Amino acid sequence: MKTSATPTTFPSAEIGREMNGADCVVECLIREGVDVIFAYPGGASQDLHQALARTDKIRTILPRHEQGGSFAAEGYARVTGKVGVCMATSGPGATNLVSAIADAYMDSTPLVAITGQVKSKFIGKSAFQEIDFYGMTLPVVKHSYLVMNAQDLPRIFKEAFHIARSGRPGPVVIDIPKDVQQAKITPVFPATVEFRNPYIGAAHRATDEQLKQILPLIAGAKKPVLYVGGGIISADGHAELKVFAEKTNIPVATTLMGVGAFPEAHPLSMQWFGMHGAAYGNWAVDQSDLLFCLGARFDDRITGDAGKFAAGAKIVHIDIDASEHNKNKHVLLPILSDIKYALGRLNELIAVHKFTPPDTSAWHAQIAQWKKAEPFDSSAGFGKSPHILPQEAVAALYELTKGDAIITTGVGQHQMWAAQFYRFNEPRRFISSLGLGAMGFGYPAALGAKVARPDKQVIDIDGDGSFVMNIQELATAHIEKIAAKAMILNNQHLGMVVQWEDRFYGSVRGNTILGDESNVGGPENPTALYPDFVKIAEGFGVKGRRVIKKSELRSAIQEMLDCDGPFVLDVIVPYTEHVLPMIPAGKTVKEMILK
Ligand SMILES: Cc1ncc(C[n+]2csc(CCOP(=O)(O)OP(=O)(O)O)c2C)c(N)n1
Ligand SMILES: [Mg+2]
Repeated sequence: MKTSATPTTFPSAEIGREMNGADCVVECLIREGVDVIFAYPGGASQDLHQALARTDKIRTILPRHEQGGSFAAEGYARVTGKVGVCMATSGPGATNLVSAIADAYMDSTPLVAITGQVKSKFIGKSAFQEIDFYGMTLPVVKHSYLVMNAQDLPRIFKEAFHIARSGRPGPVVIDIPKDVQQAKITPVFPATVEFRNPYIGAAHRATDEQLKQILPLIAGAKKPVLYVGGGIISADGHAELKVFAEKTNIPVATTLMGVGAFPEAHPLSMQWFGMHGAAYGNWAVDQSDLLFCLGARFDDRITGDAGKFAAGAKIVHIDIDASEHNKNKHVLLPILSDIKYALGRLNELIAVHKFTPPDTSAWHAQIAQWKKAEPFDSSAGFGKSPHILPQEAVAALYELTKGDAIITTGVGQHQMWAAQFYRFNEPRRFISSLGLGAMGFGYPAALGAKVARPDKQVIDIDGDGSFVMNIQELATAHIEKIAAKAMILNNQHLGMVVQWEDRFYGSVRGNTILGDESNVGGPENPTALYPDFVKIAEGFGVKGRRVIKKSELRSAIQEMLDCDGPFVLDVIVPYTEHVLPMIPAGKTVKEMILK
């Protein structure tokens, strides 16, 4: 397609040389600081790959499945805070991106997903590999574009990256027909973006009037709690949070998205709360008289029965997304603000007004007593089992890595144990699919994380069910030399579903056994273990080891850590363990199962 449109004029812009649309896309990516893209080619995105082949400024990583590539882009984004970029061809390539786009939407991850589209003259004609990807992804994107004029590419890419990373981050889809990629243009690169909708570009900041209402609330509270979500991490507000918590002497409970936003080793930390979170965190939130919800969204896995959640508390909710205010829970004081700014300004107001927190020693004593009575990660039971317990494997990994690894996970029991038994003192260290809960996230996310942080140990603590869902990414790890490790807590079952079967469905197994149902493998029946993950890894050229004996657990983990390439450690554990504590879905803290 030859575009006749004259270049758009911008207040401050740079006119490029003549190039085709695909080269223009690559130029836009370079200008946005993109250094890696996870991209799988096809007819409708081939020109884009040809353009990528013409640059040495961007590393193009070929995943073995578009879902793997897009989860990897998310892993990269979650670890760096930068926008992750993935790309796929039209039709089946694009549909394979949907899970990651939905995941990025649910977990507020900055992601730009580029898709090739059939030639524009075929759009709407049910052409080969034509899918209305713009329409299909509408409910799970922050924004999306179908580019019909190559001249629009620079503006669209500038906007897309801005939207993906600003405010509450999220996914943006850019669908580019093949003829737009091939069109010859003289691009005009805008230096900045302007949105006709002022809300999009606005930097929301709490006013002093709003913030000044907070200090008297703290002064009057006897049982205050900070409920901290992933918004603190997105906003890079963890340093301000620490100062605020210490200056006000308020205990902190995070969500799973917020893990690492506040150091878990800090005396004020109550780790994370919710369905499988610390009992004391749940009790404290339940009993609180003042609850600060910071960058979180009253998810049902946090609240249980929202009507009875923190029923006696005055609630302050600071969030960058106005649509979260009063959505799941009515609050006393909703404040629309960048959370880093709000906390920083609150800290200044505290200093200016020489604010001293009230005496809440009775509350702190109560929490200390709860912590003693019901420790979160009690290791007391490990010795009792002749077999390696899954919790024990995570605790050993924590010890042997000195708490310094980046951990990704699949979805299931292992995910909860990873969060319970590994301690996180820094943000962007616990990377997991939380809102969507997408099995198969762990290993590709670890690849993306390791590409971003080659200096760190990156370990996917995975389930045997979840790992299989993107097992083909072992090939990507081997070929691209990405030393991401997987430690599989192999219980031969879809353990989390089994747990619900045991608790709520009379232990009837409804397709939750992953091997031969008549000969179930496990530590007591090792010959029936299925599949053989070590052999599969070897087939992909990746080292692996299976460990069954408790006495060999630590040396096996050490071997994995010492390996300078990718590694699969298959840890055989019994399937009989349950993740506790547990607040059954839709119930309250009073119904929490502890034993
Ligand atoms: C893509 C996808 N399909 C189904 C589920 C439902 N689901 C949640 S946890 C789980 C079991 C996961 O098994 P595994 O990965 O072995 O972990 P485990 O619970 O055994 O540790 C299932 C099937 C899901 N979360 N994601
Ligand atoms: Mg399992």
